[in-house]
Amino acid sequence: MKKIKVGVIGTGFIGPVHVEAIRRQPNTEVIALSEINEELARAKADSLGIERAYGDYKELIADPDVEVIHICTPNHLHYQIAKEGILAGKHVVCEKPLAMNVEEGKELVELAKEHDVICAMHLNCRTYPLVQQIREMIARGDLGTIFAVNGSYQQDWLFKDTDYSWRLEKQFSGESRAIADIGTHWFDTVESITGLKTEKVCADFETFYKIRKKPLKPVETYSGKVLQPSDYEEVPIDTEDYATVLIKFDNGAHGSFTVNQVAAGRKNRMYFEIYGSKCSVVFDSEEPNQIWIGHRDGNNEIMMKDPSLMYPNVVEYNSYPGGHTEGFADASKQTIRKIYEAIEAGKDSDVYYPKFEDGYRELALCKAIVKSAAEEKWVVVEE
Ligand code: NAI
Ligand code: SOE
Repeated sequence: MKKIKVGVIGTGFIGPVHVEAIRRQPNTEVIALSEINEELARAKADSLGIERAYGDYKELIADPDVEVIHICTPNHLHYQIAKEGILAGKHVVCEKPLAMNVEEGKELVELAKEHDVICAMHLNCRTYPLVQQIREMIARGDLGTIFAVNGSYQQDWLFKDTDYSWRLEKQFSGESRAIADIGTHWFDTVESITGLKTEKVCADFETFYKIRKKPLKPVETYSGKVLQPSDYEEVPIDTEDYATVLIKFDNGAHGSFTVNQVAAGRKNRMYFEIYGSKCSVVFDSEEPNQIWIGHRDGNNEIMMKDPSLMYPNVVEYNSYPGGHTEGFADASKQTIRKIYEAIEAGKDSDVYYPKFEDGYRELALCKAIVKSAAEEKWVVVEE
C-alpha cells in the first residue's frame, strides 16, 4: 500500500501526540519533523524515530516527498505556516486556534477554498467515542428540543504564580488566552454535536495573577516546576485566567460556560450538560468512558463506552471493545483518522472532519467574547 507521507512542525507537547495518532492509521507515514533549530530537530527526530529533521519549517514544506503538514507550534505561527503550506500544495492539519484573529482566519479559509488540498483542524474533543454517541442521540431526537447547555473547561497547570507558558502572552496566544486555548474545544464540541450556533455572548473575565514569575530560561508546557528567585523575573499578565460566558443559542436555548486555568485539582476537565425536553446528558473528559443520562420519570442511567451499546453509525469511533478504556490520545487518533479519510476521498467528499471553517468559527466566538468582557455587555457573534 502506498502510504501518505507526513511532516510534523513543532514537537513540544502536542506534536508527539500527532505523531502517535498518525502512526495509528494504516495509510500514513511520518517522514519528517521540524523544530526551532537543527540540533533540537535532530534530537527530537531520534527520540521519535523519524528520519528527516529540519531546523526550519520552510525546509520541511519544501521537501517534495511531504504531502501533509501538521502545525503543532505556538499559536502565533499557525497562520504563516498554514499559508505557506497551502501555497506549496500540501494538505494542512492545524492545531487550534487556527490563527491569531478573524482577519488571519478568514484569509486562510479563502486560501483553503481556492486550493485543491484538505485544510483540517485538530479539534480532537469532538471525537471521544461517547461525544459522538451524544451527537447521534441529539440527531435522532433522543433529547428532544434542547433547552440549555451548561459546562466548563478547567485546569490547574497554571495554578501557581511560578507556572509559566507562552500562552500567558498575547503576542504568542492571540486576543485571549484561556478562551482561545481551551474554550475553543468546548464551543467546538458543543456546537458540532448539538448543531446549535452561539448567537450572542455576555462574558466576564478575570486575571487572578496580574504579576507572574517568568522563568529566565524556556520551560516546557506542563513543567510544574516551582521556580526559585534566581530563576525568574516578575512580569505583568494581561490574559485571562478565568472567564464565565452567558450564551444565547440560535434555537432560543440558553447556556453558560466557565473556563478556568487556575482551578486546583481540575487537571484537564472539559465538562458539559445538555438539557433537552425529553432527557439530559452529561459528559466529563476526565471520565470519558461514561456518560450520564438523566430522566424525570424513570431511573437515571450511566452509559459505558461499549461499541455494542452505541448507535451503529458511531461504533467506528471506538478503537477497543467495552471495558477497554479510551482517552485523550484515542480521541486524537479518531480526529486524525477522519482527516486522512478526507485526504484519501478528496476535497468534495462528505467525510466528517473539523475544517478551517470550524477554526474560523472559534476565532469569531473568541472575538465576540473578548469584546463582551471588555465592554461589559451582550455581543452578537459575527460570521
Ligand atoms: P509546546 O510549547 O509544548 O510546543 C511547541 C513546540 O513548537 C516547541 O517544541 C517549540 O520549540 C516548537 N516551535 C516553536 N517555533 C517553531 C518553529 N518556528 N518551527 C518549528 N517548531 C517550532 O506547545 P504545545 O502545548 O505543544 O502547543 C502547540 C500548539 O498545539 C498550540 O497551538 C496549542 O494551542 C495546541 N495544542 C492543542 C492540543 C489539543 O488537544 N488539540 C493540546 C496541546 C496543545
Ligand atoms: C493547555 O491548556 C492544553 O494543552 C491546551 O492547549 C489543549 O488544547 C488542551 O487539549 C489541553 O490543554
